[in-house]
Amino acid sequence: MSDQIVLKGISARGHHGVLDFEKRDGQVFVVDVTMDVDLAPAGSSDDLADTVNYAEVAADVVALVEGEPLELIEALAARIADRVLARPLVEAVEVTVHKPEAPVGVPFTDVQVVVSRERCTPVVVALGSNVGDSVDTLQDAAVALHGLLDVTAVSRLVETDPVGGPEQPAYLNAVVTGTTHLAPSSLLAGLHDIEREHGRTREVRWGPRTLDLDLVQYGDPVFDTDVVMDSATLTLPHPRAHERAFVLVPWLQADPEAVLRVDGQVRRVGDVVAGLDTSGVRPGPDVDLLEGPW
Ligand code: PH2
Ligand code: MG
Ligand code: MG
Repeated sequence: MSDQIVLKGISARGHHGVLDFEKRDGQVFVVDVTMDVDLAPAGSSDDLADTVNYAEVAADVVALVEGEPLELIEALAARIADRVLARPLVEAVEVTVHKPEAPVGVPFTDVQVVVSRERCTPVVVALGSNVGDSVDTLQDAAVALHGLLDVTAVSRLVETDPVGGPEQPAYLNAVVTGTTHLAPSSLLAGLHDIEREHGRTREVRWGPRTLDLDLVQYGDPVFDTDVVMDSATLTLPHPRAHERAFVLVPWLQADPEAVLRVDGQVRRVGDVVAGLDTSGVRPGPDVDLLEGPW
């Protein structure tokens, strides 16, 4: 993905600097922001909601330039980068802060600092399969997930009674946790690609499938950085994860400290599992989905 939104030459007065007169009198700062954003959704929908509103970004930049005085333009650039990355669709950002009136002591035209930051968001992916050689498929899928995530933990396999849908064979389920630099929509697109590579078709809702990869959680509810959204293509956190033992049991096994947002409240996955009927979840085949360490 190489789509970008580039915003150049945002200019505002601020009071950043090491010297007293800089703090007192202020001066002009000029900021350039380059954001990596998947523009395909907005390119086809023509809807502002599917992209990053550069006017909002510009307003954030001005607020930070005009806000709390800092000693260093490095610190200003880093704060701007963090603020821009807080927008869920931004995958990476480069921020340049220019200080053309800096007290340099010799004639000069401009001084700049450039910082680059990449998103690094914890995510939880649930895997399921009940058609074909499910062990093989889930092992392949776990390997393919390395293209989308830095994998932190992989659960054991569980064999689970099907929940919902038509009569169908038992599933093998597992959960992979990790961190990603991808925005939610890009990660979802990557998960769908892996599903397709394994012959997944979407016919019957909750029907049998060669491979199902569900994005359960994006971000960290403990720090209130988890994305909560309900669009036509993606609902976060996964709307049914909290009632599905076939997701929560392997998730807890992969991450005993896991937490999940349920109806707005942050709950320990262990506590949620304790309130569920887990009789349909059994240990699955004793294979490692992935040999660690990663
Ligand atoms: N997935 C479904 C519907 N029902 N049941 C089990 N046991 N495991 C699944 O992964 C599963 C299901 C829809 O994604
Ligand atoms: Mg599913
Ligand atoms: Mg799915």
